[in-house]
Amino acid sequence: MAQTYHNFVAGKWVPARSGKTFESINPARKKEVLGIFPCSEAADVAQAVQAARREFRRWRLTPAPRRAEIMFRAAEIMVSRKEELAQIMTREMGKVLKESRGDVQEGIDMTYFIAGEGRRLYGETTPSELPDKFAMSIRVPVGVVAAITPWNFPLAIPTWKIVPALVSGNTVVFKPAEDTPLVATMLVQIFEEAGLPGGVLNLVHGFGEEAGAALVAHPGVDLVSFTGSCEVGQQVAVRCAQDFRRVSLEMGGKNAILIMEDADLDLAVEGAVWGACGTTGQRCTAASRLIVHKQVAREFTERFVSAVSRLRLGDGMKAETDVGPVINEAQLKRVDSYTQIARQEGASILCGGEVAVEGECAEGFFYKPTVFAQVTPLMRIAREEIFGPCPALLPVGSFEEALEVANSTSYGLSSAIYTRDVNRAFVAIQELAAGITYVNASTIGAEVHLPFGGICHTGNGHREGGKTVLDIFTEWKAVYVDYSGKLQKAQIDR
Ligand code: UN1
Repeated sequence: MAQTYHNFVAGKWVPARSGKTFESINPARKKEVLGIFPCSEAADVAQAVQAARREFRRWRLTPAPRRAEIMFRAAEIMVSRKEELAQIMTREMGKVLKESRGDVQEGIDMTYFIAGEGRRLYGETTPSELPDKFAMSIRVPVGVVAAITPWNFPLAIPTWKIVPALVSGNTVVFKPAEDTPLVATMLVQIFEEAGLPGGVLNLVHGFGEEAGAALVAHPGVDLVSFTGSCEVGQQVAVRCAQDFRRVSLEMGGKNAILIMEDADLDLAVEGAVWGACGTTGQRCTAASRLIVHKQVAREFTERFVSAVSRLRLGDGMKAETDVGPVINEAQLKRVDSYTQIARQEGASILCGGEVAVEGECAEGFFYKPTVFAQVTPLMRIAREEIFGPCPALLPVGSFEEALEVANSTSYGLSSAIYTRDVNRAFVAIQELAAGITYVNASTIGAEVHLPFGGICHTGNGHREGGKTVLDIFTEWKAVYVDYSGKLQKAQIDR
């Protein structure tokens, strides 16, 4: 019998009021239940928000270096539990163990990096235009933050939000994806063990339609930080706009790699396979479009398809597995539906294109890595995010056309170019409409100390990661101290 887990509200582990629960299952072995979790509703959410509100007063007055010390301790605990966290992660969401270790490492890196901000959180001082007057800007916390996170990076992405929110002096209600509640629980346990006071970080499990919607609508929440689909992101933005609450959104991608005729093809093939099929294509940074110059299209396609066909599908816990399952049955159907769409649109399918049912694959949600060819920019498979291991190959006749095709979707997260021409590389950096551009590297693998996010339908102008993340979780306050002892009028006294 699987263990039962609870919400974490005001420093106590509690079940949902309704007593309703849901299971977290292993997508590679659907019979394996990892745990039973509370199915929270509005009343549970309200309690968590209340706890966070109450604690905000005290937490925001705790010196930032002290807040950050707790984060450093949490990072240390993550280091000591890295392997355990990674194994649970692979069992809970399917990606191969090496990648789960990377996810945990990204969480550790982010936690250390942002903990360092506890002794910075720099503002600015600047001269006043008036004599005997001091001017500066300081960061202040926003208040109660709702952190709503996806299942594909179940440890890293929560740290992107929770750690900067807390170091900046906010309190948090965390609603993790319903597919990865166990990793989320372990993360919250780590913060508890690190000494975070009760109520500063609250955890509410459940589904988006109930727990998520109630959290976004709660007037006690000052800021919603959301990573997930465009459809839900839009609902979150509209809801927050109704009462002018802050919202930071990180949504989809349809990321392109440009493979030019002068590219190192060995490197490009390797990068394309990793970008398209790593994490089973379930990264918002995944390379889902390969825009290839016609001069090398045949050779690239042959080598790419041969490499993709050799990928071993299976349980991510096994050392020999290259590609794990997709997250759940709904996603398996969705990925498969795009193969049907590709057929209807007249694309050709060079490998894969079906649910894998051979051997152990029958026990989980496995889709064969699929390559769509003869894809044109207007096809749905070239525009819509699939979130599966199914890249589309788009042939182009020139570098200029490659840029145009790359920029022709509504998203703008990551992008990449393989070329040996330094001038082209810089033109690509200048012209690719995306928040991230890689040169001679794939679209995935962003590092925590650089800004992460995108333009157009990918986000709403914020950047997680880097020091830019602080602009999400703090308000700027301008401060003037007039020590002249008289009334001085800006713009008028001169
Ligand atoms: C995501 O898929 O939402 O850049 C995040 C990368 C990872 C993060 C991906 N560091 O691929």
